[in-house]
Amino acid sequence: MDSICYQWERLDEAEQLRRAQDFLSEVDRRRSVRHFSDRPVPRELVELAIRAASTAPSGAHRQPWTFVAVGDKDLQRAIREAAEREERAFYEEGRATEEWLRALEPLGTDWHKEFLETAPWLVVVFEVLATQTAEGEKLRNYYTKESVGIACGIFITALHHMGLSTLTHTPSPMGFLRELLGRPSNERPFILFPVGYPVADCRVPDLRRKPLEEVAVFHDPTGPRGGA
Ligand code: IYR
Repeated sequence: MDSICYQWERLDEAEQLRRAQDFLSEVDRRRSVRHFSDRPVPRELVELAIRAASTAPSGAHRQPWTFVAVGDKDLQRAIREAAEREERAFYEEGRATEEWLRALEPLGTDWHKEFLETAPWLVVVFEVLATQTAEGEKLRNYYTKESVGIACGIFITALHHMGLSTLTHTPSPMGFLRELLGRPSNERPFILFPVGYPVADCRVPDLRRKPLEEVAVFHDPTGPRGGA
């Protein structure tokens, strides 16, 4: 492959710090939303969020993801019905362990997934396990979960940046999404994202983010607790 000179942006340290702090405060305001209004979202915004997500690094640059955006109400209803069947089995028919249900209790989730119909868009991200070349050859992809996970992270950050809300919804099992959306057998549903605006007076759980000390360890004499 040919190479090109990387035009990275040179910033002075004060500007780096300012941007780092601004970015942190922006992403720290993001919350998962479970109650969506039906206010429409232009397709162009969804396209831009997908293009941003699709800049993610990926194993062997195979870009092993397909984003399926659904704004069709009949299809949304079908997805809701199928998801709620799985979720009812999870919450009420013994599929989830008692321990798992206890872990979810503070979030107040249950099998009702009204947002699947009210949100103006559902974006279902598929992990592409193998790619078919133009010549019909099958190439396996690498680190697909890592790659698609990173793409999903950029996707939710892009949505938040443009003033939209989402939720990482993972009905389990998700096989029904492949059938309803007509995806091939080399693709596996990964995460379903309702995309839109929160309802007026939307409430979210009063959760706390772990402080830096609980999520990071520095082996660095100049680090935050350097020399201590
Ligand atoms: N898929 C279920 C259960 C669920 C699981 C986890 I882990 C969560 O953080 C939240 C929900 C649901 O979507 O309700």
